[in-house]
Amino acid sequence: MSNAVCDLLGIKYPVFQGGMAWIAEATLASAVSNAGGLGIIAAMNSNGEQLREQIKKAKELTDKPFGVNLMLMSPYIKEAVEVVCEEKVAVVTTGAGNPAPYMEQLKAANVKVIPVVASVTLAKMVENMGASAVIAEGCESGGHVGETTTMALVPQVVDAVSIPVIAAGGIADGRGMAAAYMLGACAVQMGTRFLAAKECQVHPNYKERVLKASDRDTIVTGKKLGHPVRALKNSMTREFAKLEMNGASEEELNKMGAGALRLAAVEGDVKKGSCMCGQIAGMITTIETCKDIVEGICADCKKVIENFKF
Ligand code: TUI
Repeated sequence: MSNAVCDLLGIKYPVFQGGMAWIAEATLASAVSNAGGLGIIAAMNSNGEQLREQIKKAKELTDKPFGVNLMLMSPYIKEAVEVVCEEKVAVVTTGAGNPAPYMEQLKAANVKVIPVVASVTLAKMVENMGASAVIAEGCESGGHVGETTTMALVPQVVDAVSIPVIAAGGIADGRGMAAAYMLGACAVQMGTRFLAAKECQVHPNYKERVLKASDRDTIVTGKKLGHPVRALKNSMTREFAKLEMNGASEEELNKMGAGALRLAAVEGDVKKGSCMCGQIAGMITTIETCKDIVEGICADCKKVIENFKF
């Protein structure tokens, strides 16, 4: 299944693991990389030294390439960029903003940059800044979301840029991967599917909620704050949505959102915390190893395409 993205990164399968904040750490990332995909450590929750520790741990656990996701709204973003350059991480993905301020520094350190974009405009901008590829993420995804669906976003980004496009948002099996190929993407990124991986260290309560979710169990809140977030419906998100609708102040909303992801992912409080998760969670019902997930999705994708009849 090797292609332009595999050649660019030296990976066997064109499958990225999403850089999920508070969740994607060295154990998960190295398991995905060992399986032949691209494992990604989320820098979001760590300061420089904590991130360096995770990178060093991943280097011990795998000799395959892995990446780091830089959440551009992170208070530690500058430290994270420095550490990634010093540790000579092969590839960085960026999210929740425009990576322009860090492009030169990363490229000078030979770090490939693959930004996550939610629009054609940003896709074109990052291509002009020297991005190696781009991840077009539709609003079916979990966490911070844009406004356009994967189905509409991916082909428009593919038409607008000449660098490889990786599709994300709402993809969790071979059918989704085949669909992404049909839209012109040459790889996929999955977050929610890897949330349910055996090697994923997220709190078991969170994993359980993902496995039990059905198709309509997620909600987007935080539009008023300028950073809409998709998470599983629970008492926190319902209360948040109600406050938002009733014109609560930004201060009040920010107070409610602060620390909510950590509360769910680390402490396991899935009622008061934020279980960020994509719409595809309804389809995920079993815990599997990263190896089975990566190999399974590629084999199924091949079958779907080979067996297709008009
Ligand atoms: O970044 C993500 N997903 C995330 S980040 C995150 S941590 C967080 N926690 C609480 C509140 C907010 C964030 C949880 N999930 N995905 C990548 C992504 N990036 N999706 C959408 C975008 C995006 C959106 C707008 C990228 C750029 C953009 O516009 C930037 C610009 O200036 O044009």
